[in-house]
Amino acid sequence: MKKNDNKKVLEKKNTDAERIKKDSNYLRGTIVDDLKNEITNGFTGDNFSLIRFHGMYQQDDRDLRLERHEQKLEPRYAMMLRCRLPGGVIKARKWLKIDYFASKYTLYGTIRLTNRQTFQFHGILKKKLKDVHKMLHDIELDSLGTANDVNRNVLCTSNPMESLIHKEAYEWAKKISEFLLPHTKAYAEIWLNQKKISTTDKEPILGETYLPRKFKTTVVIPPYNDVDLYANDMNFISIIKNKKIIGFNVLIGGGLSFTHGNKLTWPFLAKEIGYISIEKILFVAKAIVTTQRDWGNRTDRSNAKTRYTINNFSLEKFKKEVEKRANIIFEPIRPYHFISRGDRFGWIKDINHNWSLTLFIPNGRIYDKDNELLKSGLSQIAKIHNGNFRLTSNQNIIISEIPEKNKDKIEKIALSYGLIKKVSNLRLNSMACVSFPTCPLAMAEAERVLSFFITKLENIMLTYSVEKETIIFRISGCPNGCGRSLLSEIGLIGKSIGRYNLYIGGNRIGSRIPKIYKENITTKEILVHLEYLIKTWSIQRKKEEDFGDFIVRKGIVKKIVNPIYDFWD
Ligand code: SRM
Ligand code: SF4
Repeated sequence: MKKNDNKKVLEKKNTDAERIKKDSNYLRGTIVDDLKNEITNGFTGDNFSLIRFHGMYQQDDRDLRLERHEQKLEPRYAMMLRCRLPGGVIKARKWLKIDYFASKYTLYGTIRLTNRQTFQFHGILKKKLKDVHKMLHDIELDSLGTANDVNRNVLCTSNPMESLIHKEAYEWAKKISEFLLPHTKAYAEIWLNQKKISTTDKEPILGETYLPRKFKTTVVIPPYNDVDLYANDMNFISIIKNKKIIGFNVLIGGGLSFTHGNKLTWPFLAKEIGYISIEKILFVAKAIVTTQRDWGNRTDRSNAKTRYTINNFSLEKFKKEVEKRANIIFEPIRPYHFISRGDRFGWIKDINHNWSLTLFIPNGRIYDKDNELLKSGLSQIAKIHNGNFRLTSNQNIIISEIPEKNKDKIEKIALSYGLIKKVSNLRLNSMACVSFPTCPLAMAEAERVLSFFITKLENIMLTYSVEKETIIFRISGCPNGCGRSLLSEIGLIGKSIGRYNLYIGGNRIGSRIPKIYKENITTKEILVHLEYLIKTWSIQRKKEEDFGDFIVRKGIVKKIVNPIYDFWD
């Protein structure tokens, strides 16, 4: 594909999203007026987009859309709120307030762990929004900058208490999150009734019109790639010497979304630009973010993420600009390698001889239903636990810093509320995005069909005696790819209700994008194809060969080397 003509890009008109940010007076808009407006449960005009910078999305229940339309009612507007929780760590005691809010004040009564180490409430009515922000503020949390064109929740390899290195990496994740946060006082004024201190805030890093598009950051500790770093804009891989982090390999430009049929959009794996010593991390973070801020495309949102900026200018030019802005020279990349992406379920001892327990939460959805009382179980644990809850990038939860004397007690609660269950490796490593009914962009089901697909695949794997193996299986309800299907061994991406594109051939550590195998097929067809592929793998694979590696070795799909060319071929 030809590189974009940057001059042409500059001559084009900026998108309306840019106008909204510019006119917003540092993200204030007229949100305050909308909060007083009782005629609608929604936000109007620019505020619909501006509330996202404050961590909220306006949604309506898509299961109810038609019915409400027929009854000539307004769609059932309610907000989704995404908390900011760098590295996913929260005191267990604070969890109780979150649990209470979900039960009392949300339409669904659930808490949803996301694959970026935080949680979302779905279904908060406009009139309850100030209450949720007050509750978060009371427990020293906020939702600032968890959505829209800013640096999102910063990820860090899970279970920081396992070693001093984890603790250090987690501290960096927190620092980066604070450092790159919007400075506007709009959040405090609007949601926490804090007095207007000035009318013109300064945004020294993000600028008056913030970033051209969303931006994602990770801090990683090899050999675990549980954060799926290759999907992120800016990544710091810890390099360790004498049990301390001495610096980071820096990788930039990852992202997974594309648009069906638009070959100018493609997923991309973050690329190495060099090694930096530890004290340079914030300078480099600022230089990368401001380069993307100034060079990113503001005339076309589908070409605005860091990977497109890199493609529009070249990786070398981007790197040189970062060196100039940070006043550094990148050193050659230091050796590192990854062995897995999954969470390490069960009990692990930490540096202080306490314990942590990693629990599998199907789809990250915390709720009470029939005999699955995950929400009550977690709140029972939170009542007696003085340590932390740690949310993982695989939508699971770690109960950490459990003293030896409480180990049995916590295990008993976890068992009795269904938080510990015998589950196949396939299920443990599966993932789906939220999709229906709350996601306005969903084209096909994801979260609500994941278990169905897993059960079918478990049976297929049992038939061919590979039931103890795992395959990374993920579903996304549309090509935005939130379920990170484009880093799976088998990935489904929604096309329309009941129909998906089937991608195969990613690898276990998440450094290879899978390739399309069949387009726009039904659930029934997917299962027929997967049965054939799993059977072939079970018979013809080399000893311990992973499914994705087998698919590529056998040439069942072409290996994606450069996704800009190979993804659409
Ligand atoms: Fe996402 C938009 C849910 C991780 C790429 N994502 C959305 C929205 C907010 C829909 C919307 O814009 O109205 C979804 C809300 C659904 C709901 O009802 O909750 C949504 N994304 C999610 C979550 C909750 C999926 C999950 O099941 O865990 C994840 C929240 C993460 C967080 O806590 O911040 C989530 N989204 C991702 C990821 C995976 C990741 O970051 O590791 C991706 C792919 C990586 C990437 O960014 O390329 C992802 N989401 C998108 C995109 C495509 C962005 C792009 O580059 O084009 C959109 C649409 C957009 O931004 O325009 C999107
Ligand atoms: Fe919604 Fe699509 Fe993201 Fe799934 S992948 S949560 S359907 S935007």
